[in-house]
Amino acid sequence: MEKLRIGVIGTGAIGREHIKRLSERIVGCETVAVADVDRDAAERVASLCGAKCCESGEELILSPEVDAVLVASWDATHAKYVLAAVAEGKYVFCEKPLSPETKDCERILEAESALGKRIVQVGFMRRFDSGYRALKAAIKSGVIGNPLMIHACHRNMTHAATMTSEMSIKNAGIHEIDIMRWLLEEEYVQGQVLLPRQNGISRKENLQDPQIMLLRTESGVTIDVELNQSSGYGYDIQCEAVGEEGTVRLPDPATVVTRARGACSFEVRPGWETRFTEAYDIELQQWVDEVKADRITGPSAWDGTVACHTAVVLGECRESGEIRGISYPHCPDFYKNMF
Ligand code: NAD
Ligand code: ISE
Repeated sequence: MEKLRIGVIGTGAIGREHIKRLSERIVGCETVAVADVDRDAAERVASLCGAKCCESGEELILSPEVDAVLVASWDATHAKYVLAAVAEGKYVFCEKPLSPETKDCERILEAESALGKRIVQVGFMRRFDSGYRALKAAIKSGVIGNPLMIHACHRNMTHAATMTSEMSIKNAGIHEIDIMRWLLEEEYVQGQVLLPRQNGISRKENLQDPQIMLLRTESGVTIDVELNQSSGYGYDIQCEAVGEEGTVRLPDPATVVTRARGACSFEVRPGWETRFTEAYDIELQQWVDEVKADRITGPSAWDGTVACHTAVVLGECRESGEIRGISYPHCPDFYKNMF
Protein backbone atom coordinates (compact mmCIF):
# COMPACT_ATOMS: atom_id res chain seq x y z
CA MET A 1 0.00 0.00 0.00
CA GLU A 2 1.51 3.34 -1.00
CA LYS A 3 -0.48 5.73 1.11
CA LEU A 4 -2.89 4.82 3.89
CA ARG A 5 -6.21 6.51 3.03
CA ILE A 6 -7.75 7.86 6.24
CA GLY A 7 -11.27 9.06 6.97
CA VAL A 8 -11.69 11.47 9.90
CA ILE A 9 -14.98 11.68 11.83
CA GLY A 10 -15.28 14.94 13.80
CA THR A 11 -13.73 18.12 12.42
CA GLY A 12 -13.62 20.11 15.66
CA ALA A 13 -10.49 21.14 17.56
CA ILE A 14 -8.52 17.90 17.61
CA GLY A 15 -10.00 16.58 14.36
CA ARG A 16 -8.55 19.62 12.57
CA GLU A 17 -5.24 19.31 14.45
CA HIS A 18 -4.94 15.66 13.41
CA ILE A 19 -5.89 16.37 9.78
CA LYS A 20 -3.20 19.07 9.65
CA ARG A 21 -0.55 16.78 11.10
CA LEU A 22 -1.59 13.93 8.79
CA SER A 23 -1.05 16.18 5.79
CA GLU A 24 2.03 18.10 6.98
CA ARG A 25 4.08 15.80 9.20
CA ILE A 26 2.95 12.19 9.08
CA VAL A 27 4.39 10.31 6.14
CA GLY A 28 2.71 7.53 4.18
CA CYS A 29 -0.91 8.64 4.48
CA GLU A 30 -3.55 11.06 3.27
CA THR A 31 -6.94 12.26 4.55
CA VAL A 32 -9.42 11.23 1.88
CA ALA A 33 -12.74 11.77 3.66
CA VAL A 34 -14.22 13.72 6.56
CA ALA A 35 -17.60 13.79 8.32
CA ASP A 36 -19.16 15.88 11.04
CA VAL A 37 -22.72 16.40 12.27
CA ASP A 38 -21.93 20.07 11.68
CA ARG A 39 -22.00 19.77 7.91
CA ASP A 40 -20.68 23.31 7.28
CA ALA A 41 -17.65 22.65 9.49
CA ALA A 42 -16.97 19.38 7.67
CA GLU A 43 -17.24 21.05 4.26
CA ARG A 44 -14.85 23.83 5.23
CA VAL A 45 -12.28 21.30 6.41
CA ALA A 46 -12.85 19.04 3.37
CA SER A 47 -12.16 21.89 0.97
CA LEU A 48 -9.00 22.86 2.85
CA CYS A 49 -7.52 19.36 2.82
CA GLY A 50 -8.92 18.19 -0.52
CA ALA A 51 -10.97 15.37 1.02
CA LYS A 52 -14.48 14.18 0.22
CA CYS A 53 -17.18 15.33 2.66
CA CYS A 54 -19.42 12.43 3.71
CA GLU A 55 -23.06 12.72 4.83
CA SER A 56 -22.36 10.81 8.04
CA GLY A 57 -19.71 8.95 9.99
CA GLU A 58 -21.37 5.69 8.99
CA GLU A 59 -21.14 6.58 5.27
CA LEU A 60 -17.45 7.46 5.73
CA ILE A 61 -16.72 4.09 7.37
CA LEU A 62 -18.41 2.22 4.52
CA SER A 63 -16.61 4.22 1.77
CA PRO A 64 -14.43 1.87 -0.26
CA GLU A 65 -11.73 4.54 -0.62
CA VAL A 66 -11.29 4.76 3.19
CA ASP A 67 -8.70 2.23 4.45
CA ALA A 68 -8.67 3.32 8.11
CA VAL A 69 -10.80 5.55 10.35
CA LEU A 70 -9.89 8.23 12.89
CA VAL A 71 -12.66 9.13 15.36
CA ALA A 72 -12.48 12.64 16.86
CA SER A 73 -16.14 13.38 17.59
CA TRP A 74 -17.66 13.92 21.06
CA ASP A 75 -16.94 11.32 23.73
CA ALA A 76 -20.40 9.70 23.79
CA THR A 77 -20.36 9.09 20.02
CA HIS A 78 -17.05 7.19 19.85
CA ALA A 79 -18.34 3.68 20.52
CA LYS A 80 -20.86 3.52 17.68
CA TYR A 81 -18.21 4.51 15.15
CA VAL A 82 -15.62 2.13 16.58
CA LEU A 83 -18.15 -0.72 16.41
CA ALA A 84 -19.06 0.17 12.83
CA ALA A 85 -15.39 0.24 11.81
CA VAL A 86 -14.73 -3.10 13.51
CA ALA A 87 -17.76 -4.57 11.71
CA GLU A 88 -16.13 -3.50 8.43
CA GLY A 89 -12.77 -4.91 9.55
CA LYS A 90 -11.19 -1.43 9.23
CA TYR A 91 -8.45 -0.19 11.56
CA VAL A 92 -9.78 2.56 13.80
CA PHE A 93 -7.93 5.14 15.88
CA CYS A 94 -10.37 6.46 18.49
CA GLU A 95 -9.64 9.59 20.49
CA LYS A 96 -9.95 9.08 24.23
CA PRO A 97 -12.15 8.06 25.93
CA LEU A 98 -13.05 4.83 24.15
CA SER A 99 -16.47 5.53 25.66
CA PRO A 100 -17.76 7.13 28.87
CA GLU A 101 -19.91 3.97 29.39
CA THR A 102 -18.60 0.55 30.42
CA LYS A 103 -21.23 -1.40 28.46
CA ASP A 104 -19.99 0.22 25.22
CA CYS A 105 -16.40 -0.78 26.00
CA GLU A 106 -17.44 -4.36 26.62
CA ARG A 107 -19.23 -4.52 23.26
CA ILE A 108 -16.07 -3.26 21.58
CA LEU A 109 -13.92 -5.87 23.37
CA GLU A 110 -16.32 -8.60 22.27
CA ALA A 111 -16.37 -7.44 18.66
CA GLU A 112 -12.61 -7.08 18.40
CA SER A 113 -11.90 -10.38 20.17
CA ALA A 114 -14.26 -12.11 17.76
CA LEU A 115 -12.10 -10.85 14.89
CA GLY A 116 -9.06 -12.34 16.63
CA LYS A 117 -6.89 -9.39 15.69
CA ARG A 118 -6.31 -5.96 17.20
CA ILE A 119 -7.71 -3.16 15.03
CA VAL A 120 -8.73 -0.58 17.67
CA GLN A 121 -6.29 1.96 19.11
CA VAL A 122 -7.19 4.58 21.73
CA GLY A 123 -5.69 8.09 21.68
CA PHE A 124 -3.80 7.98 24.99
CA MET A 125 -0.99 10.06 23.46
CA ARG A 126 0.90 10.65 26.71
CA ARG A 127 2.39 7.16 26.32
CA PHE A 128 4.32 8.62 23.36
CA ASP A 129 5.57 11.72 25.20
CA SER A 130 9.33 11.73 25.72
CA GLY A 131 8.96 13.07 29.28
CA TYR A 132 6.56 10.31 30.37
CA ARG A 133 8.75 7.70 28.62
CA ALA A 134 11.80 8.94 30.53
CA LEU A 135 9.80 8.92 33.77
CA LYS A 136 8.73 5.31 33.19
CA ALA A 137 12.28 4.25 32.31
CA ALA A 138 13.57 5.84 35.53
CA ILE A 139 10.95 4.07 37.67
CA LYS A 140 11.69 0.73 35.98
CA SER A 141 15.45 1.18 36.39
CA GLY A 142 14.98 0.94 40.16
CA VAL A 143 16.87 4.19 40.82
CA ILE A 144 14.19 5.44 43.27
CA GLY A 145 13.59 1.98 44.78
CA ASN A 146 10.03 0.70 44.92
CA PRO A 147 7.56 3.46 44.04
CA LEU A 148 5.37 4.45 47.01
CA MET A 149 3.34 7.44 45.86
CA ILE A 150 2.62 9.56 42.80
CA HIS A 151 1.57 13.20 43.04
CA ALA A 152 0.10 14.69 39.87
CA CYS A 153 -1.75 17.73 38.52
CA HIS A 154 -3.88 18.16 35.42
CA ARG A 155 -4.54 21.87 35.06
CA ASN A 156 -6.40 23.42 32.14
CA MET A 157 -6.33 27.18 31.60
CA THR A 158 -10.12 27.63 31.61
CA HIS A 159 -13.00 25.18 31.59
CA ALA A 160 -14.79 24.39 28.33
CA ALA A 161 -18.43 25.54 28.12
CA THR A 162 -19.59 21.91 28.22
CA MET A 163 -17.41 20.82 31.17
CA THR A 164 -19.09 19.16 34.17
CA SER A 165 -17.75 17.54 37.35
CA GLU A 166 -18.24 14.07 35.87
CA MET A 167 -16.57 15.06 32.58
CA SER A 168 -13.60 16.45 34.43
CA ILE A 169 -12.97 12.84 35.52
CA LYS A 170 -14.17 10.96 32.41
CA ASN A 171 -12.72 13.35 29.81
CA ALA A 172 -9.63 14.93 31.43
CA GLY A 173 -8.88 12.61 34.38
CA ILE A 174 -9.00 9.63 32.03
CA HIS A 175 -5.52 10.56 30.73
CA GLU A 176 -4.19 10.38 34.30
CA ILE A 177 -5.94 7.07 34.94
CA ASP A 178 -4.32 5.58 31.85
CA ILE A 179 -0.84 7.01 32.29
CA MET A 180 -0.47 6.02 35.96
CA ARG A 181 -1.24 2.33 35.33
CA TRP A 182 1.09 2.43 32.32
CA LEU A 183 3.87 4.01 34.42
CA LEU A 184 3.49 1.47 37.23
CA GLU A 185 2.35 -1.52 35.15
CA GLU A 186 -0.31 -2.50 37.65
CA GLU A 187 -4.04 -2.07 38.12
CA TYR A 188 -6.11 -0.08 40.61
CA VAL A 189 -7.94 -1.63 43.54
CA GLN A 190 -9.45 1.43 45.23
CA GLY A 191 -10.54 4.96 44.41
CA GLN A 192 -11.96 8.07 46.04
CA VAL A 193 -12.63 11.68 45.06
CA LEU A 194 -12.07 14.67 47.35
CA LEU A 195 -13.78 17.99 46.77
CA PRO A 196 -11.68 20.97 47.86
CA ARG A 197 -13.00 24.52 48.20
CA GLN A 198 -14.74 25.55 44.96
CA ASN A 199 -12.91 28.02 42.70
CA GLY A 200 -15.00 31.17 43.20
CA ILE A 201 -13.70 32.99 40.12
CA SER A 202 -14.64 30.41 37.51
CA ARG A 203 -17.95 29.14 38.91
CA LYS A 204 -20.11 27.11 36.54
CA GLU A 205 -23.29 25.13 37.10
CA ASN A 206 -22.65 21.35 37.35
CA LEU A 207 -18.89 21.82 37.68
CA GLN A 208 -17.19 21.23 41.03
CA ASP A 209 -13.68 22.47 40.44
CA PRO A 210 -11.06 21.52 41.45
CA GLN A 211 -11.41 17.83 42.37
CA ILE A 212 -8.80 15.40 43.67
CA MET A 213 -8.77 11.79 42.42
CA LEU A 214 -7.17 9.32 44.81
CA LEU A 215 -6.21 5.86 43.54
CA ARG A 216 -4.53 2.87 45.16
CA THR A 217 -2.83 0.18 43.10
CA GLU A 218 -2.50 -3.58 43.70
CA SER A 219 0.91 -3.15 45.37
CA GLY A 220 -0.33 -0.24 47.53
CA VAL A 221 1.09 2.73 45.62
CA THR A 222 -1.17 5.72 46.32
CA ILE A 223 -1.79 8.32 43.64
CA ASP A 224 -3.27 11.77 44.09
CA VAL A 225 -4.24 13.81 41.05
CA GLU A 226 -5.44 17.41 41.16
CA LEU A 227 -8.00 17.90 38.38
CA ASN A 228 -8.24 21.62 37.88
CA GLN A 229 -10.22 22.96 34.94
CA SER A 230 -9.50 26.63 35.63
CA SER A 231 -5.89 27.21 36.62
CA GLY A 232 -6.10 30.73 35.22
CA TYR A 233 -2.45 30.66 34.13
CA GLY A 234 -1.96 27.87 31.58
CA TYR A 235 -2.14 24.17 30.73
CA ASP A 236 0.08 22.53 33.28
CA ILE A 237 0.68 18.78 33.60
CA GLN A 238 2.79 17.69 36.56
CA CYS A 239 3.75 14.25 37.85
CA GLU A 240 6.20 13.14 40.51
CA ALA A 241 6.86 9.57 41.64
CA VAL A 242 8.19 9.11 45.17
CA GLY A 243 10.08 5.90 45.88
CA GLU A 244 11.91 4.29 48.80
CA GLU A 245 15.20 5.89 47.81
CA GLY A 246 14.41 8.99 45.79
CA THR A 247 11.95 10.81 43.57
CA VAL A 248 11.59 11.32 39.84
CA ARG A 249 9.59 14.06 38.16
CA LEU A 250 8.05 14.63 34.72
CA PRO A 251 10.04 17.40 33.00
CA ASP A 252 8.30 20.55 31.80
CA PRO A 253 8.40 20.83 28.00
CA ALA A 254 11.74 22.10 26.71
CA THR A 255 11.82 25.84 26.29
CA VAL A 256 14.09 28.75 27.12
CA VAL A 257 14.49 29.93 30.69
CA THR A 258 14.68 33.70 30.91
CA ARG A 259 16.42 35.55 33.70
CA ALA A 260 15.54 39.22 33.41
CA ARG A 261 13.96 42.09 35.33
CA GLY A 262 14.59 40.45 38.65
CA ALA A 263 12.82 37.21 37.72
CA CYS A 264 13.61 33.78 36.33
CA SER A 265 10.81 32.37 34.16
CA PHE A 266 9.72 30.01 31.40
CA GLU A 267 6.54 29.80 29.38
CA VAL A 268 3.70 27.54 30.47
CA ARG A 269 1.95 26.23 27.34
CA PRO A 270 -1.66 27.41 26.88
CA GLY A 271 -3.20 24.06 25.90
CA TRP A 272 -2.84 20.38 25.02
CA GLU A 273 -2.23 21.19 21.33
CA THR A 274 1.20 22.70 22.00
CA ARG A 275 2.05 20.81 25.20
CA PHE A 276 1.82 17.41 23.54
CA THR A 277 2.59 18.23 19.87
CA GLU A 278 5.47 15.75 19.55
CA ALA A 279 3.54 13.04 21.36
CA TYR A 280 0.61 13.32 18.92
CA ASP A 281 3.06 13.25 15.98
CA ILE A 282 4.82 10.11 17.21
CA GLU A 283 1.51 8.45 18.12
CA LEU A 284 -0.01 8.96 14.66
CA GLN A 285 3.18 8.15 12.71
CA GLN A 286 3.45 4.84 14.58
CA TRP A 287 -0.25 4.10 14.01
CA VAL A 288 0.03 4.76 10.25
CA ASP A 289 3.19 2.64 9.96
CA GLU A 290 1.72 -0.21 12.00
CA VAL A 291 -1.64 -0.22 10.20
CA LYS A 292 0.25 -0.50 6.91
CA ALA A 293 2.23 -3.41 8.38
CA ASP A 294 -1.09 -4.98 9.59
CA ARG A 295 -0.09 -5.15 13.30
CA ILE A 296 -0.83 -2.36 15.78
CA THR A 297 0.71 -2.12 19.26
CA GLY A 298 -0.53 1.24 20.67
CA PRO A 299 -3.04 1.68 23.55
CA SER A 300 -5.73 -0.98 23.12
CA ALA A 301 -9.47 -1.35 23.57
CA TRP A 302 -8.62 -3.12 26.86
CA ASP A 303 -6.68 -0.05 28.02
CA GLY A 304 -9.69 2.07 27.05
CA THR A 305 -11.98 -0.29 28.99
CA VAL A 306 -9.88 -0.26 32.17
CA ALA A 307 -9.73 3.54 32.06
CA CYS A 308 -13.48 3.77 31.51
CA HIS A 309 -14.30 1.37 34.41
CA THR A 310 -12.02 3.33 36.75
CA ALA A 311 -13.51 6.68 35.73
CA VAL A 312 -17.05 5.36 36.15
CA VAL A 313 -16.31 4.22 39.74
CA LEU A 314 -14.75 7.60 40.56
CA GLY A 315 -17.72 9.37 38.95
CA GLU A 316 -20.12 7.34 41.11
CA CYS A 317 -18.38 8.03 44.43
CA ARG A 318 -17.37 11.63 43.85
CA GLU A 319 -20.28 13.25 45.65
CA SER A 320 -20.28 10.98 48.70
CA GLY A 321 -16.50 11.07 49.15
CA GLU A 322 -16.58 7.35 50.05
CA ILE A 323 -13.66 5.01 49.28
CA ARG A 324 -14.73 2.49 46.63
CA GLY A 325 -13.21 -0.83 45.61
CA ILE A 326 -12.39 -1.10 41.89
CA SER A 327 -12.58 -4.32 39.89
CA TYR A 328 -12.53 -5.01 36.18
CA PRO A 329 -14.20 -7.45 33.83
CA HIS A 330 -12.23 -10.53 32.78
CA CYS A 331 -9.36 -9.54 30.48
CA PRO A 332 -9.52 -11.67 27.32
CA ASP A 333 -6.17 -13.47 26.76
CA PHE A 334 -6.00 -11.58 23.56
CA TYR A 335 -5.09 -8.34 25.41
CA LYS A 336 -2.76 -9.69 28.11
CA ASN A 337 0.83 -8.46 28.61
CA MET A 338 0.41 -5.30 26.59
CA PHE A 339 1.82 -2.58 28.87
P1 NAD B 1 -14.87 19.67 19.54
O1 NAD B 1 -16.21 19.97 20.17
O2 NAD B 1 -13.97 20.81 19.21
O3 NAD B 1 -15.07 18.83 18.20
C1 NAD B 1 -15.88 17.70 18.15
C2 NAD B 1 -16.52 17.68 16.75
O4 NAD B 1 -17.25 16.46 16.65
C3 NAD B 1 -17.52 18.83 16.53
O5 NAD B 1 -17.22 19.47 15.29
C4 NAD B 1 -18.87 18.14 16.48
O6 NAD B 1 -19.82 18.76 15.61
C5 NAD B 1 -18.48 16.75 15.99
N1 NAD B 1 -19.43 15.71 16.33
C6 NAD B 1 -20.12 15.54 17.49
N2 NAD B 1 -20.88 14.44 17.42
C7 NAD B 1 -20.66 13.88 16.21
C8 NAD B 1 -21.14 12.72 15.55
N3 NAD B 1 -22.02 11.90 16.13
N4 NAD B 1 -20.67 12.46 14.33
C9 NAD B 1 -19.78 13.26 13.72
N5 NAD B 1 -19.29 14.38 14.27
C10 NAD B 1 -19.73 14.68 15.51
O7 NAD B 1 -14.15 18.66 20.53
P2 NAD B 1 -12.60 18.26 20.53
O8 NAD B 1 -11.91 19.03 21.58
O9 NAD B 1 -12.08 18.28 19.14
O10 NAD B 1 -12.69 16.76 21.08
C11 NAD B 1 -13.08 15.71 20.23
C12 NAD B 1 -12.70 14.38 20.88
O11 NAD B 1 -11.28 14.31 20.99
C13 NAD B 1 -13.23 14.20 22.29
O12 NAD B 1 -13.63 12.87 22.46
C14 NAD B 1 -12.06 14.52 23.20
O13 NAD B 1 -12.08 13.76 24.41
C15 NAD B 1 -10.87 14.10 22.34
N6 NAD B 1 -9.69 14.95 22.59
C16 NAD B 1 -8.52 14.34 22.87
C17 NAD B 1 -7.39 15.09 23.15
C18 NAD B 1 -6.11 14.43 23.51
O14 NAD B 1 -5.28 15.08 24.12
N7 NAD B 1 -5.89 13.18 23.16
C19 NAD B 1 -7.46 16.49 23.10
C20 NAD B 1 -8.68 17.08 22.77
C21 NAD B 1 -9.79 16.29 22.52
C1 ISE C 1 -9.10 17.21 26.34
O1 ISE C 1 -10.20 16.51 25.78
C2 ISE C 1 -7.87 16.39 26.24
O2 ISE C 1 -7.88 15.22 25.97
C3 ISE C 1 -6.66 17.04 26.76
O3 ISE C 1 -5.52 16.28 26.55
C4 ISE C 1 -6.93 17.21 28.24
O4 ISE C 1 -5.81 17.73 28.88
C5 ISE C 1 -8.12 18.13 28.45
O5 ISE C 1 -8.34 18.30 29.81
C6 ISE C 1 -9.34 17.46 27.82
O6 ISE C 1 -10.50 18.26 27.98
